[in-house]
Amino acid sequence: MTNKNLLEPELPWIGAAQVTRRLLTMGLLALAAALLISPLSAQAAHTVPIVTATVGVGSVPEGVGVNPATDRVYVANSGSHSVSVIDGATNAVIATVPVGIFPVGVGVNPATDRVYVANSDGISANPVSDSVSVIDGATNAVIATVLVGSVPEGVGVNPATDRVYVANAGSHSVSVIDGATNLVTATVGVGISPFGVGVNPAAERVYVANANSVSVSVIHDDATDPETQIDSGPAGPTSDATPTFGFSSSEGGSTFECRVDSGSFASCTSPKTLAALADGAHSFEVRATDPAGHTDPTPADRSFTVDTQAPPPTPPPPPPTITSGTAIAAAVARVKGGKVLLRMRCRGRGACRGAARLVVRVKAGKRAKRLGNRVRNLVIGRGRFSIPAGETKVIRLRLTGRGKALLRKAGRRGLPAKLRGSGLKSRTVRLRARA
Ligand SMILES: [Ca+2]
Ligand SMILES: [Ca+2]
Repeated sequence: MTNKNLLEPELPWIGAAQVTRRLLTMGLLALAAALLISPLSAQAAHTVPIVTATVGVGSVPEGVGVNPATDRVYVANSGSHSVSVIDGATNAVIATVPVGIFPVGVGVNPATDRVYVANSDGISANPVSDSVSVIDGATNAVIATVLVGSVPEGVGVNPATDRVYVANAGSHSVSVIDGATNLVTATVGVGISPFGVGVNPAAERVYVANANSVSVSVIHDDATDPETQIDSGPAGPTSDATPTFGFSSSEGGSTFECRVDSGSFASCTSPKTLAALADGAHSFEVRATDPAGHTDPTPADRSFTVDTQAPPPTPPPPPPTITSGTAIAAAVARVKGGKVLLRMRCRGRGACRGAARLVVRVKAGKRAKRLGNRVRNLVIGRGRFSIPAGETKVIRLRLTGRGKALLRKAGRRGLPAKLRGSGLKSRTVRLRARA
């Protein structure tokens, strides 16, 4: 019952029902334990690092560098003034590269497969003392020896910028080596007796531990150009002869230079309002310079056209669309009680409204004849109409006295008259009186 006491030492349960509950609880606890312990025990196997091999190298090995890209390991043997190259896959030493005196720090650039070994001698008069041996990882040969400060110890590499940082413990400085040329491009003073070097490639920052000044020096080694961006201002046509542009840089603390129409770049700040410009096409360019002095080689630019002339008057609103139809009359109309009953159909997109008149051509009287008019148009009836769209309606036109007389004369044949007017289609209509 030791287990029970361990699990539930303080539960004062008694009775059969409670024993059943207790057994059930224990079962659940066991299940939970099985679920919990199995992954934990599996994890536990990985949380304990194990030495899987011990590889013999040179005398007094101190610094270690790894190239993950090639799975090679570089060990600086300060006592035997060499670097042991280990194949990470087999743990076999595949090469021993002689370097300078007392090599300690090792830095690797996986991007270029170069290994940098700081030879910390500081005592001997050997020409390769106080230097960095550059090993080509492909051939395991020292391809360059770069003289640095006194007693170089730690080495850091920024693969992104191909720069190498060497802490010179004896001269309290950091030597910056350009990986492309193997030349020292800068020497930065730091604290007393710098040893360890750490690099943040993306931030272009280098951290140097100063052994005897209880501090870390943070170096910002800016190797990249800023990128300039125009954030506001006109593009295309503008009526503003003094436009204002807002702009920014990808790097904080940048300064700016602006120019207009391919003139000279001059210092400016955002927002920049331009001096009055003539009407026409113009350009605005701006370039940023970061705190390290790098100027954006590709200035940001905007093209725009100034037009200060009064804008054209806004066009009047279009007149409301009148949708009206056209009335079409039947060919025969009935005459009754001095009126013409004319059946008309309205076609089109709107109602048909207008005035109609009936016209006949008659021979002119004697007086008109003298003037040369042999015939003339005589209006014999007229009236107005209004027909809803798409409908047919009988329209009454009032006949004139002359019209009635002509109809009587025409008799059963009926009188042909021309229907004319507004809102209707002209046509000939035969007017017939009821028999
Ligand atoms: Ca920069
Ligand atoms: Ca740019």
